[in-house]
Amino acid sequence: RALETDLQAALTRQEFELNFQPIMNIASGEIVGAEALVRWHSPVRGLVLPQDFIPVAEETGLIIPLGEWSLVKACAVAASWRSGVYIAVNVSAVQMRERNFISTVTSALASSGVPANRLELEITETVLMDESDVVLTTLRQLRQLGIRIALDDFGVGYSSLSYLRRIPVDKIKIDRSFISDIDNHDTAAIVSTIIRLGTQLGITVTAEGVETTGQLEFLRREGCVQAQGYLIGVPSKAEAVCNIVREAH
Ligand code: G
Ligand code: G
Ligand code: MN
Ligand code: NA
Repeated sequence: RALETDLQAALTRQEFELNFQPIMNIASGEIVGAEALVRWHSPVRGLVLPQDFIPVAEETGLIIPLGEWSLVKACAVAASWRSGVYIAVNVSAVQMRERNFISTVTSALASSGVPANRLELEITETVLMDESDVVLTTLRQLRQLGIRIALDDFGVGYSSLSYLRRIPVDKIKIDRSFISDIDNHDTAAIVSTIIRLGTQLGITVTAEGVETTGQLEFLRREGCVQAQGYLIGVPSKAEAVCNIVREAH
């Protein structure tokens, strides 16, 4: 059977689930937010990870209803967290180009009662490869509403620096491939330079894929603002993250 056929049915059968991975402020040790990560529990395929179905969802246009579901669900979950904890949602280029995207986002916020400043949208370079003004205009409007924009997988693309010049972003998330290789002298130099770059531009820097206390200590010394990764917390069900964000005063 084609993945596409199953994917279509999966939406109506509610086979998708959101997991949440906590994000920590390095200086205070406090959990300040969580990233929503979609999972597909297929009765025939078992657990399917985003890398295996998001591309198909993008090609078929299914990413539009799936993305809307993610936004609504993520905001509903965030509404139960203590105020101040934000939710980060990944957004694909296809969604960003869709004409109703802004109203999809504002409806998700309105129906959950979550304020715009508690929502962060993570975009990758593929969103920005679209040279048209549509995406730029959308990004500006989102930011005017108070929603933050994070540049995901920073450093592994083709022109991360050129995008930083053109695109209004609030945050960069250093790709986890840099963090896992931080014992390498050259990689460490690149990471500290990205942190300094973010600081000078007034952009929050988050390190992804933090797995060891050694990596965290390096990032703390270098002044990195946020950390995310298995050391801080694995992606887990909404209830589990709820406990974490409630405990952290
Ligand atoms: O969760 P990992 O668990 O495998 O996620 C891998 C990637 O899948 C993430 O980096 C992210 O870019 C993408 N992803 C996860 N959830 C979503 C989602 O709800 N929407 C989109 N567009 N991408 C997602
Ligand atoms: O948005 P994006 O590409 O960044 O999604 C994060 C992905 O990275 C998810 O697939 C998540 O499961 C994975 N991930 C999160 N923390 C870690 C980590 O510490 N180590 C590794 N190897 N993967 C991680
Ligand atoms: Mn992400
Ligand atoms: Na990433």
